[in-house]
Amino acid sequence: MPFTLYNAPQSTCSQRVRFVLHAKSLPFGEVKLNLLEGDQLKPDYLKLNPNGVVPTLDHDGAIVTDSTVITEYLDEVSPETSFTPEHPLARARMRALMHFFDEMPAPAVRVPTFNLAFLPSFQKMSREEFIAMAESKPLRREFMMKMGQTGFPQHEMDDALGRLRRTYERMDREIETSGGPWLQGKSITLADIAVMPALVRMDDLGFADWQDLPRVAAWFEAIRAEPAYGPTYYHGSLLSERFPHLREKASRTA
Ligand SMILES: N[C@@H](CCC(=O)N[C@@H](CS)C(=O)NCC(=O)O)C(=O)O
Repeated sequence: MPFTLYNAPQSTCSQRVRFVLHAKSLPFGEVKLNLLEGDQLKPDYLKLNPNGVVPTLDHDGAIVTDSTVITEYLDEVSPETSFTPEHPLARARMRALMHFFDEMPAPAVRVPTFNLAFLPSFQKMSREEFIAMAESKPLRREFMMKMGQTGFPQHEMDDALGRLRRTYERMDREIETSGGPWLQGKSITLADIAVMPALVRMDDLGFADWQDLPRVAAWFEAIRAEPAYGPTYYHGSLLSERFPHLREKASRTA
């Protein structure tokens, strides 16, 4: 098996890559990291991914990091089932959308995720343990310190939800312009796969704020109906399946 994916079940970035591997029917081995236990910060893993985050792809011993980069890499080395448009302009637009998704929803989704799902674990730590854990993160030190052990304040939650709402509106315009059902028209591309985990996460947390955008609602149903979706989101991949207190929230807001 030439591919090994270092990843975590509930990690949104990992879910992008798992979806592409399954959609391409590429067999892969998995190393599952426990992010709350700090597996991503152990010296052996940092040698593979100095950012101390998942996912990391090992392709026959060659290491590729960063989820959007990995999905493009997989599309290049295994082009039989392609998620990249042929025309250079369409490719450029796909990449621009992927940059937008990395800039807007990907960071925004972390605020409700950390406040609602992970904060209780951080609150069990002493102040010293929390600071040591935050300082050990190459990429997310400042983010963790900003959140602290009391969580992000309401205005940060509101800002994040606003950025997510603008993402759904942008998706709606893209689908309208392309004629849908996907962001760039008739074929699903890496851009659809890049934004998928953000919507799945928000739905899981009980904040599916796109019901008044029927094109986005149809897009969401379409991506969930893709054959690669089920194996990507195996049981335990949703936060509500791992943290029981979230199930109560999701049912309250449904
Ligand atoms: N830009 C990176 C971001 C990766 C990332 O933030 N991964 C998160 C999970 S989705 C992580 O590993 N977090 C571990 C931590 O914060 O310590 C990518 O897309 O691969």
